[in-house]
Amino acid sequence: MRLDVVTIFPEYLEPLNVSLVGKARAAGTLDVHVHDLRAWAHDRHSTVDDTPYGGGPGMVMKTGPWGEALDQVLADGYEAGAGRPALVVPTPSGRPFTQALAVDLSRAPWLIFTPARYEGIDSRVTAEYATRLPVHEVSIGDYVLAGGEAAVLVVTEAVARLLPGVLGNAQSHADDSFAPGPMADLLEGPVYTKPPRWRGHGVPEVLLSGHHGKVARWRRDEALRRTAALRPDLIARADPAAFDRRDREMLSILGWQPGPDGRFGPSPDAVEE
Ligand code: JEK
Repeated sequence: MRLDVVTIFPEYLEPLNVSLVGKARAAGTLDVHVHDLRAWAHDRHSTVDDTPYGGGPGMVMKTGPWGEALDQVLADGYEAGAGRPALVVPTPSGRPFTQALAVDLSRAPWLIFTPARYEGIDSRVTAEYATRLPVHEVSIGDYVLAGGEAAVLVVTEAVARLLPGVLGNAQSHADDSFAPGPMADLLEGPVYTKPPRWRGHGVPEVLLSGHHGKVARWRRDEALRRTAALRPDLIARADPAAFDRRDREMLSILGWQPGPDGRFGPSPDAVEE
């Protein structure tokens, strides 16, 4: 997969040389190109921003440098035979970035990221490239960052670990997006490793029991408990067919019951824990 990133802070993308993404790069699975947008700003001050039409606070990134940069990046990538590009535009007003989109993007041969600063990029830039390529305007969460670079790191890490050969351990995928099973829709419960006792804290007996069936049930119960407490929205939106008899018992204990449509909601008199 080829990745291009156009930014006014190329050094912000240094973490792409580290860890999983860095290894994927070294192994040739990822071919990363980071570009300084100011290379396409031609005035004495390398200006990339201007005041917003209609007034208001802050500055907006200009069409000119972005258009020239993206034209050049596209020409270079096509020249190198990179395949069909998709543009990924981090923005606080984007579609929520999800694991499903990460899986989708991991199947593309070439991603071009446009992390902005200031109040974002003049909208005509995405409008223009959307006539030629798939454009994904994404937000990594409901908080306001100072720019899109951190979002590029987040999206890249989520995508890179899905690339064939990157994790090394095929099973590592089985827990999340690739598995049709339970962990796709629930938070995971707690995990433990040696030693069996640490500063007075033990490990739940069942995990030391060697009883695989009981371990699986315990993990499932903990996943339900944690999800009900921290992400009740995931329980409420889950397909009720995903809950077996034991799940339903656990959910009942946790104060959840099926409604008229079969989906689970909090029991009317449930006490929050
Ligand atoms: C890209 C510039 C900073 C800050 C205006 C927006 C409502 C008005 C732009 N999950 C995410 N949060 N933030 C970003 C993100 C932020 C960015 C850019 C991504 C480029 N900024 C900025 C404020 C505003 N406000 C919120 C009130 C616009 C992001 C992602 N992905």
